This record gives sequence, C-alpha cells and structure tokens, in this order.
Amino acid sequence: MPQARDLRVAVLGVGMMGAYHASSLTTRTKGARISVVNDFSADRAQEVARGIPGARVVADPFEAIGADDVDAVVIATPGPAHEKQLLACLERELPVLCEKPLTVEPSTAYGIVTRQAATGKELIQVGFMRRFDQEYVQLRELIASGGLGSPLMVHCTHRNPTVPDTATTESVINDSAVHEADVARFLLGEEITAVSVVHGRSARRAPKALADPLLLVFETESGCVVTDELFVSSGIAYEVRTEVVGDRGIAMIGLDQNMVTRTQDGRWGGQSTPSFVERFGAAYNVELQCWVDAAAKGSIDGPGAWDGYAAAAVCAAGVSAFRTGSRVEVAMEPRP
Ligand code: ISE
Repeated sequence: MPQARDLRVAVLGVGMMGAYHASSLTTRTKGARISVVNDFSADRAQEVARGIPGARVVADPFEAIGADDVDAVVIATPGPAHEKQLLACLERELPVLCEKPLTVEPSTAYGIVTRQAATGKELIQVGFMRRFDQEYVQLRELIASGGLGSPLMVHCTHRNPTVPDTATTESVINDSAVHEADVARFLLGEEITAVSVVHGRSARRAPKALADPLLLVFETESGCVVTDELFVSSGIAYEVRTEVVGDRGIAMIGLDQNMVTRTQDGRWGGQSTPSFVERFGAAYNVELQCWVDAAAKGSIDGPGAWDGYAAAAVCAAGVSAFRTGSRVEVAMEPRP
C-alpha cells in the first residue's frame, strides 16, 4: 500500500533489470513507490506502468529526472545512456541506483566521480548486487576475520547458458567480468593493478566475435591472483562460483546448495539456476531496500561511484589485454 511519505522514484529503462526493480519497488520494498516510468520504447513503458498504481509514463528521461514528483532515480537504461542521465541527477542532487556499468569508459566514470565529489555527498549507488548476496557477505567476513589466513588466490567461475548473437569479447568483459572486478575488490579490500587474458578455442555455439570461454587473470596490490573463467554460451545453466585460497584455509561459495534436493526416477539432485534473476533475486531485493532506506536520507548504502569507476578501469585494462595479448596495468586516477 503506497504511503504519502514514500520516496517517489523514477525508473529509467524497464527492460529485464529495470522491470525487475520496478516490480520490487512496487511489491517487495518498503518506503518507496514509483511515480514515473521511462523507456526508449513508449509501448514498453506503458505496459510496465499499467501494473504500477499511481505511476505515469514520461517519454524524455531528462524530463523524468527533473519532475517535481521524483525524489530518487533508478537508472537501468543501456550503459551508453548513463553518463548524461547521471550528470542530470547530480545536478538535482538526487540519490540514484545505477545499474552497472556506471558509464562505459573509465574517463567518463571518473568524470562522474569528480562531479559527485563536488556535491560533497554520496548520491550514486552502483548495482553490484553480489555485494548483497549472503554467501558473498559471509565469505568477505571470513576473509576479514583472518579465518582463511592470508588470501593467495581467488578462483571465479561465471557461466551463462546463452548470450545474444551480438555479444563480443569486449562486451562480455564490460558486462560480465565487471562483476568479478567488483567482487575481487569487495572480498579482498584492495585494488586490482594488472590484467591478463588467455583463451583457447571457443565453443561451437559461441557468437563469432566472442572468445568463449575466456580466462582473465587479475593481480592485486598485495600480490593476490584472481582467475575469472567467463563462459557465457555454456548451454548449461547460470553458474557463479567463487573459491578463495588462503594460506590457512580454503572456502567456496555458489554451489547452489540452498535448495531442496530430491531423489526420483533414478536421479538425485537439485535445480540449477537458469539466470541471474533466480540466482541473485534475494540479493537484488536486499540491495534495493538498502538503497531506498539510504536514499530517503539523501545518501547510499552500498558500492558507490568510485567502485563503478574502479571496475570500469579494470575492464578497460581487460579489453586492452585481450586485444594486445599482453599483461596490462590498470590505470587509475587518484580518489578525490
Ligand atoms: C548480465 O548483464 C549481468 O549483469 C549478470 O549478472 C551477468 O551474470 C551476465 O553475464 C551479464 O550479461
């Protein structure tokens, strides 16, 4: 039931992720309601707005950001649209939840970091939802408590069953590996300093412009090595695993064990998750509630613009490492 004092949110972009957030804000999250829906497809915006009591469609995203009945903004438009939309939100000092990537290029992401710094506030939260997943939270606490000793290696597996035919190696580094760039920083609490990329032959079903699977290797400030297997046309399931190897212990998450297993018809087992919505649904909900609660106080509660910038810088090094076949150092500007 919407309340008079609810945070009034504009959702920009209601494709798969934006529509999921719109549904969460309407049915699962407390303290917020959607006042404005925007999408580059007017039909799509109408379709989503029809299911949201009190929401209206605004065709121009900048008009939506400037509307009197908007206190905060969820940006789930395609990455290339983010920079201008974020700058407009910063102009109005509106709290934002921005789906990754913060912006496509590290230089424009850094522009957002410095522009936000000029407001003296933390207004932009980036949608790195894995930071709200209970398994990642526990793994981070375990590392921070010293329970594994000193982390030496982190092995990440990131598999999607399918990917659009238009996917390229570059787009998958920016779109998928960006999560491991953030997860490595989140778990280890340090920056990534260099990236290398290795690949062999690709799966037959992989789109032509995509090396799949692909192995990224990140090096961190303290000398930890992070491997990231990306296999986004696996044809199997959505699998995201992370194993941390320390000098006093090893821990692994992402085994899909938090579910019913059954024995029937000569088989034993559980279900694999088909996509990121099923695997990270709970994390998305926690992420959104944390953001709503913080946005109501004019702030954020989660990864910020700096994290979005750092991940973009790692991905840019990854793209360059893939193209050149060399180890590439991550170029990062100073934190303002
Ligand atoms: C997608 O954009 C996501 O963000 C998912 O979390 C990721 O697993 C997938 O590979 C991306 O394409």
